[in-house]
Amino acid sequence: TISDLIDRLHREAALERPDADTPDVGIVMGSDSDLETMMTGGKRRGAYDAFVDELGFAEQTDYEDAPAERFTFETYVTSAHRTPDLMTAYAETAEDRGLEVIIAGAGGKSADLPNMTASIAYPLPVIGVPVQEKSVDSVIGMPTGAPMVAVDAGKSFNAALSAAQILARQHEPVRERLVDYHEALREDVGVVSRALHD
Ligand code: RP5
Repeated sequence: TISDLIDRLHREAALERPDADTPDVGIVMGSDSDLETMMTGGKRRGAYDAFVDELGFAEQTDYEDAPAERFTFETYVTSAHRTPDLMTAYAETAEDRGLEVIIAGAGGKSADLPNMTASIAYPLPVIGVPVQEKSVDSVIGMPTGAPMVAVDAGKSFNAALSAAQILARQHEPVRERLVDYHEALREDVGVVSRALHD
């Protein structure tokens, strides 16, 4: 139940765990209908593809059982409107649970989850993803003094890269993977460009 999940988050926040064993990035979204955009991104590729395929992160599904890979993300559905208590518990325990950055996605015209998560999790950085085009204004519309960074509609792939950029300030291996990814991207552009001129 939702109450069990909330209790679990608070229990995990109270545990003393080495940084290497806790998830580094939390991905939250307002509905399971956001899952595809947030994780595999439909045509474009999503946060899951960026983390797993490009940056060598693993998904951590059990807080107390860290995968072999050092850098991990976890995924939760925490609706601002249907489960505001779970959204609040997730955001207020995030720092104590060892997260370094949150990616938050929501759709619809009142896409409040990223904004509310950013306000409650402050000063932890939150990257907002408008799941649909019509959610862009809602997600980027934060009042002065309540910051949140955001990517364009549906660009959860970029949100993952931005989250990794934040981690890279403290974790050299993540920095190196980002540099390698960018180099590969340059090569791809070069291949396409050469093909056009051959
Ligand atoms: C938002 O409303 C969710 O983030 C989702 O994108 C949208 C519609 O949700 P469902 O009705 O498909 O669950 O809060």
